Amino acid sequence: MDTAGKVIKCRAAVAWTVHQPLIIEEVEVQPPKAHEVRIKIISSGICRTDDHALHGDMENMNFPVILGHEGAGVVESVGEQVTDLKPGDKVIPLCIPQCGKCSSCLSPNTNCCLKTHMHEAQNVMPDKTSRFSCKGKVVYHFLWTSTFSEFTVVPTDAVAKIDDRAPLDKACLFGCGFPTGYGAAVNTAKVEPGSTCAVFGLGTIGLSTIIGCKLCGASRIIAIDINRDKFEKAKEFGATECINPKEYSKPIEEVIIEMTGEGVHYSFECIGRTDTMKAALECTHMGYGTSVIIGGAPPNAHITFDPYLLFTGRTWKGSIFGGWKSKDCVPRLVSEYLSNKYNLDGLVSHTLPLDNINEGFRLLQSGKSIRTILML
Ligand code: PAD
Ligand code: ZN
Ligand code: ZN
Repeated sequence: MDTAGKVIKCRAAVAWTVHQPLIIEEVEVQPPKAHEVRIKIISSGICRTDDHALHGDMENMNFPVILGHEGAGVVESVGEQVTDLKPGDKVIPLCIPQCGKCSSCLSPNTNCCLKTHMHEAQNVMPDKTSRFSCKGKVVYHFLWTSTFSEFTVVPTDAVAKIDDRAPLDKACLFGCGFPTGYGAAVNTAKVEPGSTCAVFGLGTIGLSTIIGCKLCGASRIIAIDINRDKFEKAKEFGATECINPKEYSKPIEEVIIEMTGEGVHYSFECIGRTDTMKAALECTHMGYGTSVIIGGAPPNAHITFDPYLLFTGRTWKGSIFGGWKSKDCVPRLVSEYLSNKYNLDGLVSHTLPLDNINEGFRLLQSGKSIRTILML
């Protein structure tokens, strides 16, 4: 059946309003316009960022919306002037685009393209209209990806073509979770062999950060979480010690400084809380420690801290999508995965059909899952 150029009716999880469970609806998906492609989504992970968005903890949100930003699929059709993608290509939609033209894309020092949602809202396509509708109402896009739909439309600046051999049931991990944590260690912190690391928060992001620290040759990787159930996985991926802040009477940064003598070389905040961001900075070595913020803080959150923490030589950085220039680097990461550089099986704790998406969100909220992958 040739669907190119036609409106497709398919199933999608629609978030009609904030805080409410998602509803599986039949939606209409318009054909892609110029510089856009329509993708048949095969799998999509549920990331904490989707949960933040559902609960209004994200800037630039419009409802109703189709969430989801960690997907993998196949190009169904392409709009005019699309030259680098064709129907049948295996692809990953990119929640951080790479337009290749803006000042960030032209700089070797950042991957934060000026077309990302922090700079310009991505609730609609670049022509300011939506490709989704349901029951006569406009439904908005999310991060230009909207992967909780059997079909989605994405601007080509936000699509990476991956190896034909990639397994599409797992490749969705390359849309957010794995590159984000792994790149924070490899690109942003540039962890050195023999160094000590502290990783705060052991979800997909924290575990992927541990994978990066280990591959860089860190000698000690201290994993921190208030949920003990996360420790076994953290050790499997390379944590050398696991600690629970609830089991100590003193602040966790003091515990880490005592464990290491002078603090760690590198720390990573993979939770999204300002108190743990501060603790992560404070537990690093006063002269050469580097702390990386990966967790997304709530909108309008602020931190106060003693400027002497930086005065003595510490570095405080942030990392979005692991510092990877997305369109260029995601295909490379997938190829490395296919050559067995990383084993990511442990990141996937549950696989569910799209119909059970609300159960997937509940598993995340209750701390019982790492990644739940939805099969569409
Ligand atoms: P997750 O919820 O699966 O993992 C967070 C972990 O932190 C859980 O294991 C919690 O038990 C643990 N935790 C919660 N509170 C505390 C605390 N006070 N002290 C210690 N541990 C605690 O989330 P995730 O791994 O999917 O995402 C983590 C963060 O990263 C989240 O804020 C998300 O929005 C952000 C993110 N950032 C980017 C980026 O590009 N920078 C990309 C994707 C996700
Ligand atoms: Zn994410
Ligand atoms: Zn750009």
